[in-house]
Order: sequence, then C-alpha cells, then structure tokens
Amino acid sequence: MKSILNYVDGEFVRGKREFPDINPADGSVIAQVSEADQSLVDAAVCAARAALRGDWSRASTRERAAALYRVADAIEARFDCFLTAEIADTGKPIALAARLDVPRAAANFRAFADLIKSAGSESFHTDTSEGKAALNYAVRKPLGVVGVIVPWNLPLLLLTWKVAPALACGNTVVVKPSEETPATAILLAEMMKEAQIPDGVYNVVLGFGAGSAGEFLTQHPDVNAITFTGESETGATIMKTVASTLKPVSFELGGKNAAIVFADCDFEDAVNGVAESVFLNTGQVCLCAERVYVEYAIFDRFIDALKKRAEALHVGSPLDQTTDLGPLISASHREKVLSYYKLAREEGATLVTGGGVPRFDNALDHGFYIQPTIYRGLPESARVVKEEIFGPVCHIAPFDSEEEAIAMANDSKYGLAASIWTSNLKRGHRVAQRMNVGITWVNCWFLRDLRTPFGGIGLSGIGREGGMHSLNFYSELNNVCIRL
Ligand code: NAD
Ligand code: 6OD
Repeated sequence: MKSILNYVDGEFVRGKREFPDINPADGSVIAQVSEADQSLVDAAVCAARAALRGDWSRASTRERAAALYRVADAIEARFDCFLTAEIADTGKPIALAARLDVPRAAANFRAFADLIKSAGSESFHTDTSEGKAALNYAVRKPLGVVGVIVPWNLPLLLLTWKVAPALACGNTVVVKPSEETPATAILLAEMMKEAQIPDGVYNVVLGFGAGSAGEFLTQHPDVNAITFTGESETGATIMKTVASTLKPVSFELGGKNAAIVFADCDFEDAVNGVAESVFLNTGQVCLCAERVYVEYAIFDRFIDALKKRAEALHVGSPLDQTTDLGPLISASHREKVLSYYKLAREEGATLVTGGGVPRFDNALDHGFYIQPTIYRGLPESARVVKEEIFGPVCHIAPFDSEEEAIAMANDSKYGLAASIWTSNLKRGHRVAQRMNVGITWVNCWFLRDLRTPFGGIGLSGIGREGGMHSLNFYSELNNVCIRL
C-alpha cells in the first residue's frame, strides 16, 4: 500500500499515526496517510522560520519569480501524475481536472511570478511645515511563516492559489491540505525540489482539523498569518484560535450563490451556463449556484430545459473522458447532501429531477455518487434555500420584477458570488452592481482573471485575494520617510 508522508525541511517524514486515503469513486483505500502530531507541526514551523532567515526571503523578486516559473514548468512536465493523483483523491472527472485543476496550478505560479516582478509600491512627495519636502515610499517585506489550510473540492488549485503569492512575497509556508485529499500537496513538494526552492520554504503537514495538524498550525505562536479556505463554521473556529496570537487571516468561506435569469437572456447560453454553475464538480465549488431565480415569462420553459440538461449529464467513472459528474467526496458528505434532499421533501418542495442515488451495478456502487437534482416550490425562508448544501442541487423559483430578483438574491447571510443572465447591457451592469457579493458574473460563470479581487462578504469570507490583493495580504509594508 502506498504511503503519503509529511514534507518537512525538504524531507518526507512519517508521523506516529496513519489514516486511510479513500477513492470516492469506489470507496477503495488508495494510500495510508501519515498524520502529523504536534512535534511534527513544530518541526515544520521551525524549518519554515529557519528558511525565512535564508536565501529565499533575501532573494531578489526576479530570482523568486524565476523559481516560481520553474515550479510551473515542473507541474506541466508531470501533468499526468498530478491528474492521476487529483482524480484518485477527489473522484473528479478526468476531463474537468485536465482543463481546470492542473492547468490552474501552473497558471497560479506564473500569474504571481509575473505580478511580483511588476508590482510597484506607493510613494508620496510630502510638503513639510517648514517649507521643505520629504519623500515617502513603502517597501514590501515578507509576512513570515504563513499557515495555508485548504479544503478538498479543488485541492491543488486552491493550495497553489495561496502558496504561489505567499512564496512570491518571500514568505515560507506550512501547508495543511484536507485530510480527504493529501496527494497533490505532497506531489508538489517534489516539484519544489526540482525547481530548487530551498528546503524549509514549502512544508506540508497532513491530518485533520480539531485536535490535529490544522489546529496545531493555527495555534502555533511562530506562525505569522493564516490563509484558510473552507467552511464558514471552521473559519469561525480558526478565528477564535488565532485571536490569542493576533495573526492576520484571509478567509475564503462558503456560499449560497444565486443565478438570476431574465427573460431577455440568450436562452441556450443561459441554460448551459446555469447548468454548469449548478453541477460542475458535482456541485462542490464554493461558487456554484444553489438558488436559481428565473423571470416568469420563461420560467416553465427554463425549468424544462434545465431538467433536460441535468438528465443528460453523464454520471460515471472519473476515468471516462465522457463523464460530466463524478461522486461526492465522501460517504459522510453524501449523507449530508442526502439529508438536504430529505429536508427538501419535508419542507414541501416539488422534485423536478433527481433526488436520490444512481445505480451502476458495478464497483461504482461502492462510491459516493448522487443524482443531479432540481427542486421548485419552496418558500424563500426554507432551510434548503438558505443553507449551503455543497452538492449538485439547486432550487429554482420565479420572479416578477428586477427589484424582486435582486431582493431574493441578496437575502442571504452568505455573499460570495452571483451570476446574471440578460441581453440588456444596462440591466447587466445595474443588477451586478447591486449584488451583495464579492464576485458577480454577467452571462458567464467561474470565468477567472487571476489579477481580479476574489473573496466574499458576510459568512463567505474576510478579505480579498487575487492580484495585488494577494500581494498585499502576503506582505508587510514598511513606509520609509526621508526628509529632503
Ligand atoms: P472544512 O472547513 O471542513 O475544512 C477545510 C480545511 O480546514 C481542511 O483542511 C480541514 O482539515 C481544516 N480544518 C477543519 N477544522 C479545523 C480547525 N478547527 N482548525 C484548523 N483547521 C481545520 O471545509 P471542507 O469541507 O474541506 O470544504 C468545503 C467548504 O469549503 C465549503 O463550505 C465551501 O463553500 C468552502 N470553500 C470555499 C471557497 C472560497 O473560495 N470561498 C473555496 C472552496 C471551498
Ligand atoms: O478560482 C479561484 O481562484 C478560486 N479561489 C476558486 C474557488 C473555488 C471554490 O470552490
């Protein structure tokens, strides 16, 4: 049986306990994962601190950028290894991982290498009271040791989205991938070696959250900042933990995102776009739409078309190039999503399609598959309409007016993303600007430019990452004032 080991100070290290890494497509054990105990987390943080005093933080931005380009090249050179590891851990369809997850990992390193080379800093020419002048300029310095804690839904994409800018700014990192998906974080360690990133700059500790590697990392007095992506409740727990050591945090949390479809939309385009936003990655993307609002004039026609799209999705083996939907991540997550399917019935929803578990009559029956599902007929106050489910499911409701659609979309404690489907340019801008979220797409969804601000409001997060926002989080500014 394969073992997945922690990566500390350039070495692959075994912890005292192990836990199984399960393939969600068939429930088989693919590896034994070595869990980091407190002493291993201490060693990782200590290595990261020591590396801060070494060449990495003192390297010029050009040298660091060159190293990040080498990491991107190394990922691409081992594209198939990353693909295989990510698919085995997550069960995501090969076509999706090949077009999204692995290319984005390389793109994350290139984007932040480009950015750090071109990033300027503020400067001001200041008049003094004695009629003289002073020059102020800010110098960007590393934050220090950054703890990076990421979830299982887009493991490599989200990890590199944080590690690349953190390293670009000269920090060192201790990464804690999800217990469900440890493989690609460890494979990336090999790329770091190949790219000659000094030992101790990139460390990985494996394990769980509370009482395990995640909590040990957030509690650690020598970790300077925590960047976290995951559930809102976990964010709240981490916030309490880091309060005593006053660590800055960047949080990318949950969502209960709305799609608003106006009658003047390009119908086919909107059906395709909304279907993708509901079902991509089996609905396990924080940006997925779980609430779909459709203008009355096209409501029935839209439901029929979305139902057809859902029923045409190929739910199957991740290794089949034609598969659209893989399994959910785990048996327990499927239990959670199925509990919402049950709740929808109890709350009085009308089932449009799905609602259960598919049968394959082969090994996939041991996997954690679930049917793509659409409900209608619930009041806006229903829990199914309010709470994040994180599965391939949406509730679809009609609206009369633009105001009503905006009010329903904004009636959420979350505020991550929204999509608007309309051919009316003015309306697109107008409605987009009134969305209480961090990211609004018009006539598209999950179309990314890595220089743009990314994050959420309310329960969806604290702060923004992306472009200069990432550089600003992952660095400290020292303002230098010189009397001239
Ligand atoms: P999770 O919060 O359960 O776990 C995320 C990570 O935190 C894991 O590595 C886990 O081990 C760790 N963790 C858990 N408890 C911890 C603790 N007490 N201290 C330190 N670490 C701890 O989330 P998940 O189930 O892995 O991921 C799904 C969630 O992530 C969904 O809510 C989804 O919306 C959210 N998400 C948000 C974004 C975004 O960009 N906003 C992106 C992806 C996923
Ligand atoms: O595209 C990204 O940069 C990003 N952070 C995506 C998050 C997706 C959530 O599951």
